[in-house]
Order: sequence, then C-alpha cells, then structure tokens
Amino acid sequence: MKPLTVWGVGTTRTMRVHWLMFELGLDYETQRIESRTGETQDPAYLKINPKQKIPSLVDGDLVVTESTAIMRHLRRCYDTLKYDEYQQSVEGQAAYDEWLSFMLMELDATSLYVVRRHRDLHQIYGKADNAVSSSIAYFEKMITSVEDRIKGRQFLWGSRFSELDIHLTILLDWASAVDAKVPEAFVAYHSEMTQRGAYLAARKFNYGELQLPTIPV
Ligand SMILES: N[C@@H](CCC(=O)N[C@@H](CS)C(=O)NCC(=O)O)C(=O)O
Repeated sequence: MKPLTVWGVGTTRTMRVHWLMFELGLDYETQRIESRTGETQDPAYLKINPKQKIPSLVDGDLVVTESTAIMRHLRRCYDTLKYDEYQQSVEGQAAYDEWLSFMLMELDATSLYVVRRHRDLHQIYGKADNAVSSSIAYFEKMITSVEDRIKGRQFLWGSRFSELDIHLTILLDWASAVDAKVPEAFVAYHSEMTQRGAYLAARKFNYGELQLPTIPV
C-alpha cells in the first residue's frame, strides 16, 4: 500500500480532498467506497473512521478524518502549492479563518446541507419544506453579503490558489444544483475555477459520469 490513501469517492466532501490531491500533484491510492452503501460501516473501515463517514486520509501511521482537516494536513505536509506573502501574514491568516468558518457554517451547514438533508435525503432525515426554502433564501442572503469581496478576483484568498477556492467552487456547484441564485461576481469566479485542469480531472475521478443536479453530498 502506498503511504497516502484516501478513502471515499462520490460526494462533495470527497471531491474537496481529491481536487486538492490533484492540485498538489500527489501520488496516492484511493479506496473507492461510497456513502449510503453500507461500506462506511464495514469493520475494516470503522477502525479508520468510527464516525462512519467519508472521506478519510491515511498518511503513513496517521489517520485524519474530516475533509477540512485532511485539506489542512495536506497543505501543511506537502508544499507543492506555494503561499504568497499575504497568505502567510497575520492579516491573511485571519482572513483565511474568517472565510473558512463562513463557508463551512453559513453557506454549508446551516443552508445547503439543510436542503440536502430535508429535500434530497428526506427519506432518512424527514421532509421539511419550510426549512428547505428558508435555507436557500438564507444561502442567497449570505453569499450576496460578501459579493464585494470576490469582485474582480481570480482567487478567493490572496494571489494564489488555495483550498478556500476548493471550498467555494464546490459550494457554488452545489448552489447551482439546488437553483440558488448567486451574484454575477460569483458566477464569473465559478466559471473560471471550473475550467482548471485539476478540477475537471478530480470531478471525473470523484463523481464518474454523474452530472451536477444529482451530485451526492
Ligand atoms: N464533516 C465531514 C462530513 C462527512 C460526511 O458527511 N460524509 C457523508 C457523505 S458526504 C458520509 O460519509 N456518510 C456516511 C454514509 O452515508 O454512509 C467531512 O467534512 O468530512
């Protein structure tokens, strides 16, 4: 087995990790287990991630779970993507934390993920039409509130590509799949990002032939 192994494919969370792997140009192995197939409950996998979730990363003797933690670990350990001066500054680090927290909480957990649970996966989590419509409206309000901060920018953070671009682009993929409206500046940003070779390659690798409206989260 190679020292770097990613467990999991087929969801937005696994896409985050595979895309970063491709951007970093790392050689790694993939165990192609999928969500809601029972594979995350296999005893061999439970030893890696008792939370029964994908993705997980095995890096030598270290196991890292949670897609965001995996991305942070990869950036810390493999330096093939360089940081600019701003990204290394106190100000830049504060902006990083702010964006990450905003995207994970306001754009994902409290909005798009609610739509996923209570519309697409309602057989498991229960149908909740009001929660779904108010979550889409909340997502639209939140993303519009930061419109000025993306206008004219190639990358979300500093002058170099980072995992924050991965988070945002995948959120925008997802917003498009649920027909949430996003300001023009985000549409332009998204259109540039989704032309990146690593995005296209990772998308094919992660989702296979699946198209946007059916993206599993
Ligand atoms: N916070 C976790 C969430 C991971 C997660 O929710 N994974 C889902 C699929 S996206 C999963 O593995 N579910 C288990 C299953 O459905 O079998 C992360 O970011 O990695």
